[in-house]
Amino acid sequence: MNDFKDKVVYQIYPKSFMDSNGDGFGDLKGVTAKLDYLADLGVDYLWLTPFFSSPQRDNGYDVADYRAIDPRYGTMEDLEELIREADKRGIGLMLDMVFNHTSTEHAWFQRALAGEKKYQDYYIFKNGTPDNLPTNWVSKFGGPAWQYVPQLGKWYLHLFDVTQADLNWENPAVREEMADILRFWKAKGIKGFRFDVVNLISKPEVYEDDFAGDGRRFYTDGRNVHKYLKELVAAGGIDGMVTVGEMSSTSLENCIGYTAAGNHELSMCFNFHHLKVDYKNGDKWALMPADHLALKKLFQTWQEGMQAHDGWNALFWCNHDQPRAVSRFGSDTAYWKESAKMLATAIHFMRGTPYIYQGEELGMTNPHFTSIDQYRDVESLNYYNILRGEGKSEAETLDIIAQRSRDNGRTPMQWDASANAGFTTGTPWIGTADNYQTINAAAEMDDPDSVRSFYKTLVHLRKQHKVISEGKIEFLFPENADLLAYRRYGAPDGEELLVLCNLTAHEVPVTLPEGWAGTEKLLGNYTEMAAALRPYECTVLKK
Ligand code: TEU
Repeated sequence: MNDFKDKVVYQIYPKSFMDSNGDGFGDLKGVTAKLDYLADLGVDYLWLTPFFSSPQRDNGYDVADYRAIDPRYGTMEDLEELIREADKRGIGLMLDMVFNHTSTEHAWFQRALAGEKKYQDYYIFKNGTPDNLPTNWVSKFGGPAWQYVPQLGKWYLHLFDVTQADLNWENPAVREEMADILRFWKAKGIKGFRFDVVNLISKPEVYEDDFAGDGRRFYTDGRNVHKYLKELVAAGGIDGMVTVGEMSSTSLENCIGYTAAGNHELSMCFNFHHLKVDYKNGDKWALMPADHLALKKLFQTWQEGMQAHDGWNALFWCNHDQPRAVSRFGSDTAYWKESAKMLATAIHFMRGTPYIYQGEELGMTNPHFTSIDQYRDVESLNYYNILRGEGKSEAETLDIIAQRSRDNGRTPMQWDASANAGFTTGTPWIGTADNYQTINAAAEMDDPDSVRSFYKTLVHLRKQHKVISEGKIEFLFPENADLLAYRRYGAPDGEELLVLCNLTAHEVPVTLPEGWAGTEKLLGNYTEMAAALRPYECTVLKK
């Protein structure tokens, strides 16, 4: 199970990656057309977010048929071609398994609605009356987590959108369905899987009101989750494949359990604690500048904690649910290039497997939308109404959404300076960021100083220096809020690295730890040396 440690995963949101047929909507043929670009970057796996049959209420995270390709994305032949062509380039595909819930358009839910007891047991239905919710739990997308079905006299649970009904994992038939879906895709030549919010699958025995929170403490890392994961991995025949679980509001202890070698659960997991350091009082919709000390502490706790117990982290800043890291933790104006490179360095040298989200390697920024009409995401649209309903002004609401919307990460991939950034010849389903004329793949490909060239170097360094993939990690200067610093050591060849990242736009003085003065510089984002770290400077020293 060691073969994912020196690998790099590239995440593709197919809807926004490349449109091959001019309908404004990215597709599988578009991904195939860009494989040479991805092979050149040097990545090992592509994680594709869901392209299965779906009403697209949550852009494919509402699956109506786990074995069918949504025609908007192409056909099964297109996928088979993508698998073959990727394989020729030494790239494996990872599919996104949304097993916590299905679309309410899934045949199972439809049969449940039609009164079939068997399929009602696939979901979480509770008898009741329309005025009496089973619990006061809140949906992750806003509003109550229950929906009433008058013709059944029952409520069903939806932790996400009302069209995403939670599955009942207590039912062995559901668990067997899920394992069978994995076997189906494995037989097609899929090399790995990402599991959507998989730590939410095990619900409590008793459903009760949460008077201290939104209900998550009752179902997060639930009582049977480790048992169900082990069973899924064994029955699905995927032990030894590369797998990553998306863990919502999880704990270090549970993530050790999910990923420790020998547990036969997952290769690694995503946790989101480091991406909440700019949430005021933990509220995503309350703005606050990033707390660098909290960020550093979280990295240290998770890195050293996973190391101590043989767990494994997925390393990431960006995905399709997050604003662009350069706009959020760096600078998308004066120090755009410096901060994009520094942020990449900060995580690529940590202990774990790095994920690059499409366009991150170009330094893509938030689009800075100014009108609610520009947004598409169900969560953003819901929260626009919620925030306005709370009495916030239009301007304040739009400012919050512009900084926090998931659509920030979903604008079209910036391929070149032509119309729509070269993403489509038609009308894109969502607008592009205005800066695509300067920030784009064509402009960056042959520029040795570009953000993309820097990412390419990072991917290659991981293959050349065992200390990056196998070494130990130790954090330095924990009290210094401005400076993220750590040492990698303990590789078989004795090589050591010192990583220094200035998280701020001002100069940060640094005294090198003993034994590091005069060592070789492996990588950095400023050419000449200086006494202090300049704005967003990163330096990696080697001995
Ligand atoms: O996301 C899970 C999730 O809870 C968050 O990332 C969510 O977007 C955020 O907390 C809201 O503030 C996964 C998928 O990545 C996301 O795209 C889906 O919408 C969600 O599950 C439901 O399937």
